[in-house]
Amino acid sequence: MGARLPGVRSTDRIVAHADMDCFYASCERLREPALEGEPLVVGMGYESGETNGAVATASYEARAFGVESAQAITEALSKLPRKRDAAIDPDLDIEKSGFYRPVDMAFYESVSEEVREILHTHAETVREVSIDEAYLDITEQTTWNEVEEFVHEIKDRIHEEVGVIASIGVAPNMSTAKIASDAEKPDGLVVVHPEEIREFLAPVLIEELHGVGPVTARTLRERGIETAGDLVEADRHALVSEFGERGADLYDRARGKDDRAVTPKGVPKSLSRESAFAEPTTDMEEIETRVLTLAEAVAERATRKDALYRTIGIKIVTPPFDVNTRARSLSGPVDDPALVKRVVRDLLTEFEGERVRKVGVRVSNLEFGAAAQSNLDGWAGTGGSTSEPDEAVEKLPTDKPNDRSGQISLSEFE
Ligand code: TTP
Repeated sequence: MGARLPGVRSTDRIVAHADMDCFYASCERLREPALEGEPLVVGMGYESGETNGAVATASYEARAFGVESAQAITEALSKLPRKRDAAIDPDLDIEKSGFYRPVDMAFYESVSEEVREILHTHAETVREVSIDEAYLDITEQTTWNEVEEFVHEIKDRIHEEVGVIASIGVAPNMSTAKIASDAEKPDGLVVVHPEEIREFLAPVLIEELHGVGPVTARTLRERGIETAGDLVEADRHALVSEFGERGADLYDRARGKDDRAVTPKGVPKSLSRESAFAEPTTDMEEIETRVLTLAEAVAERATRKDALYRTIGIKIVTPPFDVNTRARSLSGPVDDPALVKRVVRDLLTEFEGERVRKVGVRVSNLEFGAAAQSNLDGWAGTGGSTSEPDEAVEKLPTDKPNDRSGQISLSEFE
């Protein structure tokens, strides 16, 4: 997307903020569908004999028992005992117990990458801020009249193709879009039109505002300021003398003023496309046709993005949720749609006779050509570890990388 013309008002921007719901827990449910609808805690330190550790995330069912992120795991276990303990301990109520799973960053990163790819196909300007959060500038892709439908499609694709749920907020700027994505979690979609921004922000508690931590919140409360609406009424000079520049920012953000442009960060590491069959099929002709269509779409996207690829792969999902991936690496990077088709057709032969639920095609090991490079200024690569200071979420140490990566684990309660 080209640079915005000088003098164009920031309210002309359409910014979306996407934030996955209980992300690590949703990832665990992907490979263990039996956990769907169950209270589920992802964290460290709950195995017997361990006492140290904390909750990384809790499913909404587990939150209903009072379990929350960053809580000591011992506290979580006292609120929501482990199902396997409840099954053998007559003092515990099995109905009031839940499932616990360890953190597996490698797996969550792979799911995150699939989500990012979808985001990158819908918006030219994507700013990845963490493993499960990104801003999109969609000004050029849609209009205020159509934005709800536009964002619905992104949500649906993430749900259907990846299997996790994103809450998305849309507003004329980043700070309001972030609040909007949180406003109706889980599975939220909130659009704040430019003329509604003040009304939307008025009841928002100060803690929800960009850059307000517990200390600032306490100070503001002492001054009788509880909501963004109160901040709008506050004296700007007083805020600046108390909090410096941040006070000025607060004053602006509370009235929906935030001129920051969504500067891109994060290049896709791969480009892929997936498609599920209405019913699982063994019809090889049908499967091949679908795979070749996807191959064409992916190769076309790579060409459009001026990307060269060295690895071509397929993904075959057989019921209920067995994910098989096969890939072939080439000796050098190419942009060759015919080759993509030849390779995927060849990789597919191994699955002759299998019942297939879903297929996918992926090109990876990407290199961006000169034309693409010139548009990638500031794309510092992915990884999600360089959040802006004011957006940094204190993540818990994730301990050692989990060695159960990729393994399909059975439910603990058997
Ligand atoms: P968040 O986006 O803060 O929240 P969430 O995914 O738990 O759930 P929701 O947005 O629906 O309320 O965090 C993103 C991921 O970061 C989360 O899935 C786990 C990880 N995380 C930690 O490891 N430790 C923490 O203290 C927090 C807050 C998050």
